[in-house]
Amino acid sequence: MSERVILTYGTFDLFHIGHVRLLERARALGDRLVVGLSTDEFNEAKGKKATYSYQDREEILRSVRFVSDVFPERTWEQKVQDIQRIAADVFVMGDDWAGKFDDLSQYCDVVYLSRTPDISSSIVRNSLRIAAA
Ligand code: C2G
Repeated sequence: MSERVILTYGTFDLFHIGHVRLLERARALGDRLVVGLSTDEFNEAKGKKATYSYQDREEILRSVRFVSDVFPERTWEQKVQDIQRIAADVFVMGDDWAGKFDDLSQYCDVVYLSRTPDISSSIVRNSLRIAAA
């Protein structure tokens, strides 16, 4: 019985409970969870500027027990190649992306998980600013 491989993507900046709960639930769908981590350059394309560098965000993700591997996400278009390269069985994203990746269902299962309310990297960033003020 081959391992069921789960694939997800994200910036995972200022790592918080919403990320933990997404990764935990994604991992529970199979045997291995692999994360495509947005590079700093790709974040610019996404209109995001992460507080933590790619290197730090990768090290943090690799420390998470639910995560088996991390690779760079550099473009919007690489997902099909990634699914085929790692033989992903399931593609998972939070439901703020619901419907956006349904085209991938020709390659693997596509699952959208509910977002954790009242937390985001921007909330964390802003609360740090207020605390520092
Ligand atoms: N997330 C969540 N609950 C939150 C915040 C985030 O479940 N309160 C989920 C998001 O839905 C996403 C994952 O955690 O599935 C990572 O969130 P981000 O780093 O914000 O990911 P994003 O910038 O949306 O990148 O190609 C896809 C993109 O790289 C997705």
